[in-house]
Amino acid sequence: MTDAARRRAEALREQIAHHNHRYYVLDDPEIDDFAYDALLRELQALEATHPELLTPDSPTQRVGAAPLAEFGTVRHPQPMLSLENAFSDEDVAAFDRRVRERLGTGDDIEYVAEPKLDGLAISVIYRHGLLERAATRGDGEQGEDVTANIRTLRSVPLRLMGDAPAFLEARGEVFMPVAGFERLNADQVARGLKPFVNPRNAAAGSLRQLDPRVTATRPLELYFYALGAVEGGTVRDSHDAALKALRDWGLRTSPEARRVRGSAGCLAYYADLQSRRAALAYQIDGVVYKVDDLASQEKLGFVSRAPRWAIAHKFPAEEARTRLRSVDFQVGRTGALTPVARLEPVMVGGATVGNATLHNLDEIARKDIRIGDTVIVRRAGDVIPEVVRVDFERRPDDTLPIILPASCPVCGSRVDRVEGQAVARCTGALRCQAQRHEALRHFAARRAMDIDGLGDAVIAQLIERDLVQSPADLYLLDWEQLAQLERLGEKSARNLVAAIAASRSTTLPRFLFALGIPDVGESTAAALARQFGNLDALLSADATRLEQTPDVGPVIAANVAGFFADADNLRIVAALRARGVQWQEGEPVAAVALPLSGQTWVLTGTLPTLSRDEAKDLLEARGAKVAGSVSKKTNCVLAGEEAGSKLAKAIELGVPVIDEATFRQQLGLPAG
Ligand code: D41
Repeated sequence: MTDAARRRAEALREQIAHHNHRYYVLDDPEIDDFAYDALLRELQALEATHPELLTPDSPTQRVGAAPLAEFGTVRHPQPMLSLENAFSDEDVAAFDRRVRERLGTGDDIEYVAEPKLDGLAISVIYRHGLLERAATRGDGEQGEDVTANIRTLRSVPLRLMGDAPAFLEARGEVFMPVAGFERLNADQVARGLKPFVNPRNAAAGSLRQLDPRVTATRPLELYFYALGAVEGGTVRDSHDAALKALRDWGLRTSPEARRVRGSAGCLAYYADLQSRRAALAYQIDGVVYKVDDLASQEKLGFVSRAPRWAIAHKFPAEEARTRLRSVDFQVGRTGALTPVARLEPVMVGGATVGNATLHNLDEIARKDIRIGDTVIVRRAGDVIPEVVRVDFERRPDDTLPIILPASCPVCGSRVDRVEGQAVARCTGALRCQAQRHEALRHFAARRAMDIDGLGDAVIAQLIERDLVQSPADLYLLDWEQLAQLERLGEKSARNLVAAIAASRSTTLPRFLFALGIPDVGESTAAALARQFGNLDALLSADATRLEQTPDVGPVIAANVAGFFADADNLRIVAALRARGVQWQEGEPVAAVALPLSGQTWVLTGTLPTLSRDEAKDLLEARGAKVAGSVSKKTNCVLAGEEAGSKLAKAIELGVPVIDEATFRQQLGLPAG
């Protein structure tokens, strides 16, 4: 009996894999959905009664894995390269010329051209024909392990066909076709969730689900476009042959990939695809050209992580003409007021656009934009659409100026615009609900305090009910309070409290980033944490000390100093610590990181080009102290015209004296 069952299960698995391939890879099904489901159900029933028959590559096991707590990080067997961009025919001609020069040939080069899918690059590893691991591109060296999610894509075989190599790494792009994207968004809206901005974001969000059951419901697709590391198989001699090999193993490649000749062939392909762009089932943002011959690819090699043998030829941004109905000002995390154009809805590059950014007041003035104007809006890739210019020939007589409100449209606080700056800011800080919302969202973000479950809907209600005045108040919430919120059951409320509690143990860089100090991103937060080692050292640092941090200039230094000089901010920081937020404190980096640290310098006289303050800043940024008088302890005197008693004293004491030219040389600055 078990023998018969085993044979039947094997036969079913083979049939299902075959029909999957016909349907998802070849797009040419032999049986209807009903017959396919019958096969799948029969196999499920067999495996249920004979669990010993279950295999990891069984088509019933696509959604096998339990939800993850977080994605693991994995290193790619070979770095995943990035692509250089071309924006014009000339760029493509120049690329082709460089290729021919490096290969030392005047002949036309054979290229493979294919659409550049607007999705996410992925690496999938098959060992002995079985899907072993899938990872996002990440930084090219390391990505996130998304195996459980990739397994849910029906177009990705769990077992390869034919004579697959012992080890195969295939690279491709995961994307969401437009129709699936629209269905998903309709569903999101129906469930009271935020729709995705575009198919690319929807694909990224779907792939980054910790629960593969969610990913399984998302219409994701994958086209493979290259081989990565391969062991134990025949070597292919062209990209075209590699694509064919991928297809022979049952992996889907773009049906649009073609061999073309020379830059003329590339441009003809580009024009053809551009004309068919809107009719494609998925979004593309250009065309990729790759030198077909693999020996030539090897000869060409790569520069700084991008191959010399491939280039992405981007489609131009798409533009449309429409009328500017009105302008609203949106308040961001740091209070910045961003003018948003409310437009008569118009189709731009396959999407309806009703809102576009006007950037800031200077841009509005520069472009002379008025309400009632006919404007040109541009949409490029997945960036927010923008108003690029006014069609002045169509300017009516009754346009109105765009005026910065004197008070914040959200909280009514005074709006400040610093002289000479483009940005106007609401002065309400966290009293402003818009700023508070954005501050909380930023605080909870994955790369900040990483509070899972604190989404926009919850934040909005916490603010509306005045349960949270600042991020520190999150740590006072209990689950009963949260369970009162709409659409938050007891279970989610308990989970959220647990997530907030778990965020208490963090790191200093994350904490600093989470505070949302203007212009302090992740890397600056990390640099500050390294430089000062602990929070108290940072809190007591003035702008000059802050500027000694690598990559911290006067603007950021002033922002940080200003942030920690504010009594409200200090109260919040104190409350966060009092409520249990903690991290490992360390020692500041060794002072040797600064070439002049520990030295005392004296300035005297008038320098030819540097002002006294500039020279002082340069010295202090390198760790030197600048003193007012010369002593035995002075390391060096920087002297200019009309230097008086300080110069005399230095000579008397034998302290080195240098002029500006030498100073510039020593510091590696350009000559004045
Ligand atoms: O469709 C794409 N987005 C695409 C991306 C493609 N068709 N081909 C690609 N080829 C490469 C090389 C030449 C490096 C193998 C790529 C990418 N790379 C790529 N995607 C993201 C970063 C690089």
